[in-house]
Amino acid sequence: MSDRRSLLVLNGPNLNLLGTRKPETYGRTTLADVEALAREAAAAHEMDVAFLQSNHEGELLDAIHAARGVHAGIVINPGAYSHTSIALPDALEAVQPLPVVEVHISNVHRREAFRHHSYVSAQADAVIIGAGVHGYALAVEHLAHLLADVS
Ligand code: DHK
Repeated sequence: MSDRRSLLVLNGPNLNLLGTRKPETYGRTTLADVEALAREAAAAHEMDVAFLQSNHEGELLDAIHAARGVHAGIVINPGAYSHTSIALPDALEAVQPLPVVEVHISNVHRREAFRHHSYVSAQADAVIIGAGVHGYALAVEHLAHLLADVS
C-alpha cells in the first residue's frame, strides 16, 4: 500500500456536465480535465487524489464519512447543494479535523442572490470562488500548505 497522502476531491450535482453546461459561466473544460489538473497539482506535492462526482447528496455524504482515516483533506465543489444542504456541512464538521477547501468555478457573487450564500462555507478552511477550474489546483495547493506541518 502507498504511504503517499491522498486528497478527496468531491463534485456535486451537474458538474458531470462541465464543458457543455453554460460554457460562458463554467468554461469549456471537462470534469475529466479537472480530475487531471487536480491529480497534477497533488502529484507536485507527492499526494494522490480520489476523485468523485455525484448528483446524489447521500453519495457525497457517504464519501465524506468514509474519508476519515483514509484521506488527508477534502476539496469540495458542492454545486447547487452549497445553497441548500445542511447535511453536507454537518458531515464535514463530523469528520473534523480533516481540512476542507470549498471551490466554486464561477464567481457566485456576480450571479443570482440565491447563490451568494453557501452553507458549506462555515465548515471550510478556505473558499475559492471565481477562479475557474484553476480553483481546484489552488485548493489542492492550499491543502498541501495546510498539511505541510502535520505528519
Ligand atoms: C456550481 C454550480 O453547479 C452552481 O449550482 C453553484 C457552482 C456554483 C460553481 O461555480 O462551481 O451555484
